[in-house]
This record gives sequence, structure tokens and C-alpha cells, in this order.
Amino acid sequence: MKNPIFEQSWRWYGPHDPVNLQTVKQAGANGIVTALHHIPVGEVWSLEEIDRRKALLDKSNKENPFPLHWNVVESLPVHEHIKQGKADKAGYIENYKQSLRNLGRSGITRICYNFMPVLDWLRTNVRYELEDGSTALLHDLEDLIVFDLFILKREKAEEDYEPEMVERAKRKYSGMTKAELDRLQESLLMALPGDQNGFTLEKLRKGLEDYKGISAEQLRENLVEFLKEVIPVAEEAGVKMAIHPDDPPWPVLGLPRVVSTAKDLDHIFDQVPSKTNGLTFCSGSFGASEKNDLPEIIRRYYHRIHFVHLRSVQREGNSRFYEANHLEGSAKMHKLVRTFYECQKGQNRGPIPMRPDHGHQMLDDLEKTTYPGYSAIGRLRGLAELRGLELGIINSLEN
Ligand code: CS2
Ligand code: MN
Repeated sequence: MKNPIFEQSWRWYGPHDPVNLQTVKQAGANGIVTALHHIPVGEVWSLEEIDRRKALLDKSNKENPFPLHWNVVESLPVHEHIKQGKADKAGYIENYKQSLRNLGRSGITRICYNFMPVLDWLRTNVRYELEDGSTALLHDLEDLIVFDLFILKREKAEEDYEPEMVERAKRKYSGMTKAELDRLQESLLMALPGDQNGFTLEKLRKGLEDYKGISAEQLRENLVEFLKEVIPVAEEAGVKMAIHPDDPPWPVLGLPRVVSTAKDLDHIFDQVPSKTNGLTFCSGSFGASEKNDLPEIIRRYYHRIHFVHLRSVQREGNSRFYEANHLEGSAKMHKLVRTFYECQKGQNRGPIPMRPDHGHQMLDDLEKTTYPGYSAIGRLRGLAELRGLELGIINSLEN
């Protein structure tokens, strides 16, 4: 492809990922997005560990005849004590800085991370069946309220929702079977928590407890303080930081979220203006709220978008969305890719690493166990469609 907009990339969870590197290669990606998930959150990523992962992917691995390129870390997780502003956070920040220096030394220069308290993405059904028999991830507020009120039994949870939604949830709950409730709980506890060690109701309750009294303002302050510490070090180390937006982009289960809107981003980038302080543009996360104008977010922050996640959610009112095929749903993907094309023009800027963020569980993968959203075939379809879209846009607009 001449002057590509994106570097085709693929998230790989490491040697234990059920999707192997050959699949990645055959899907047509050459950028690998990975992380050292085995290192506990808060500890330093040593040079040795980083280089070991790198060597699995490049030519030094004799069993790997198709060198791949580790272009993005996703994620270098931020310890909860940093987000909470706890007294011992300084040590965790120092460790984070050291990991950034080590990554820079190994030539891994883009770092995706998020600042969501306790939970990462949140879905109420990780196997929502679509009309073609494939399955997708779904977020339904009614179900979330059922979980919150009747499974989690969070104190004063009702106050966080519209009375009408609470009524609907109560009605729904009264007709649900034990199996349905179990499935709901299972889906919700899959929200990839920072520690990656699996999640339980008890851990979730404890996590929520730890954020009692921490307002959105406080969390925002803690984020800015973190950035003021790490961005100068990242600059020196030659690595770019790319914060991932909240998914979904609003407060959940009483937890504050502060990376949800353009206004949130303005604050973060005003406070720490260096371009090293950048963004992971995730069309699926921002796109769950119709208030987010996706092309506008791309244009406004293009110069600091260091990493791109492309995915489209189908919104159904304000309380429900599911992950659609990449070129369908509410995102209007052709507009987004075209906006990236226009921003790149005349900028002398190389391709930005992009990965299809999630895919449907489909075909042979329906019987397999993969990380929710990270099956091989669904993502292969997503990447192929996005590649075609990119090629079509470049070829039809370039004379
Ligand atoms: C990812 C996020 O799977 C996904 O939806 O986009 O989990 C993302 O990896 C993290 O939030 C980034 O820190
Ligand atoms: Mn994403």
C-alpha cells in the first residue's frame, strides 16, 4: 500500500494466547501489540523481560520465520494506589518510570494505558447472539442495574440511575432464571481488571470500597499528577504515552471515570501539553456515547494520537449497545478512516499503529475459548474489511 494511513496491528496476549503468531501473520498484520501480563501490576518491567518478549517476535526466534514488530505496549497498567492517590504511590510511580526507560532502551516506543478505576471495559453479555449466529459483546444498562441491585447489592445503588430504569430493571429481574443471573454475573466479572488474575464479587466489592470518597475531580487530579511525573521521563526515554478512553465513556457502578469526552481530553492535554502525552483513539469506546463526535476528536487531537483502535458499536437508545461488524453500526467507519487520511496529508507523518479492537466470535471459533472479543476469525474479518476500506480511500482520493 502506498503511503498507508495505518500500520496493521494485532493484539497478542503472549505465549499463552490461544491465537498463535502464524495466525497473526496470515491475518496480514505485522505490528504486534502486546504486554507482559505475567508481571504483577506495579512492578518494574525489566530490560531482560522486555527483550525476551521482543525476541519471540523478531528474527532471533528461529521458529518464527516471519518476523513481527512489537510496535505498541498494551497495556502498561497503572497501579490502583496511583489512581487513588494513596500515600505509597511514589514507589509505584518510580517503578512506572523505570519501566518506561527500559521500554525506550529496547526500542518499544508507544505505550497504551488507561486510568479507569478497578475495572476496564464492562459488558453485560459477552456472548450476545447476532442474527447470523456469530456472537458479540453487549452492554445493556437494564442488565447492569439488575447486577448492581440484586447480585452485587451495592449500597444506595438505586440513586445512581433514573427511577424509570430502576423500575424496568426490577421487572426484568423478577422474570430472570438462576442460569440467566449466573451468566450476567460471569459476563460482568470478565471486565479485564488491572491484575489479570480473574475477578470475583468479593474483589469487586473491595475495589469499590477503596474508591469511596474519591470524586471525579480527585481522580482527575491524580491523573494529572501522574502525568506530570511520568511524561518528562517518557520524553527523555523517547516513548509516547497514549491514554485509552473509558469503556463505556461514563461512570459505572458508582466509580468515577475521567477520560470519556473531548472535554476530559482537553483538560488532560492542557495540563500537560507535551505531545508525548497522547491518546489511543478508540472508536468503540468513545462511540458508545452519541455525544462524542468521533471525526472531531480525530481532527482535534490527531497530532497526539499515537495508537488507533477501530471498532464500531451499534447504539440502541442511550442505554444499550453491542459491537457491530467493523464497517456497520453507529461509528460510520468510512468517515473515520477518511478523516485520518485527510489529517495525515501534508503532515509528513508515517502510519499510525492500528488494530481491529475486538471481533465477533464466528465460524470455527464459536467452539473455542478465547479472550472475549479476541478470537482469531472475527478480528481477521475486521482487519480485512478495514484494510480494504483504507486501500479504497487512498486509491480513490490519490490521483
Ligand atoms: C481494550 C481495552 O479490550 C479492549 O477493549 O481496548 O481493554 C484496553 O486494552 C485497555 O483499556 C487499555 O489500557
Ligand atoms: Mn479500545
